[in-house]
Amino acid sequence: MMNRNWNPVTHKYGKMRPFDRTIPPSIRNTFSELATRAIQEAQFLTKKKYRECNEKEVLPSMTPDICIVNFYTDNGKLGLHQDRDESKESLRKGLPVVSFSVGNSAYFLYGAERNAKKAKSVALDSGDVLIFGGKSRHVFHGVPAIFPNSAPKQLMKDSCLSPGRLNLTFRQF
Ligand code: MD6
Ligand code: FE
Repeated sequence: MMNRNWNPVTHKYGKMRPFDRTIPPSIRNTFSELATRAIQEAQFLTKKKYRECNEKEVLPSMTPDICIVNFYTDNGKLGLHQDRDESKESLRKGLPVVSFSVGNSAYFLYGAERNAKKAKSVALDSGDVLIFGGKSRHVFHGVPAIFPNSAPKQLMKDSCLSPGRLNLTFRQF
């Protein structure tokens, strides 16, 4: 399996990172296991709540081979967008995006249209995992604001995380 780099300028996946021509490292097992476990838990909770449903149709399983890491400073934002740069097959199957938040909390907007006024919002705190897959795979989403100084104090003491928000999204190309 080839490792891929996501280019935020062209919105395309390529073999290497253009500015230094390095090939991205493989995802550590401990990390991909966190993502697959999160999906399993979500499938389990979905089945518990909607007994009649096929939980793997609502939220398909996936094997992550992409991890995009974003760091938001306290004035960082991300406009409403869809994640649709992965393979046609991955998008057609609705293979989920699994997003981990670490550090400062953020507002997360999501909705059926690229319209912030019509979007719903949820706060994402450090340690939260957000999954969108199945019929929601093409949801518009964005991060309009970060809450400064909201990270767990112990995290800031124990890690060398700069003030801000770290976001890791796992997906299958
Ligand atoms: C977030 N991240 O930071 C949401 N999308 O909670 C994204 O929506 C995202 O981090 C495409 C590529 C990278 C990302
Ligand atoms: Fe996104």
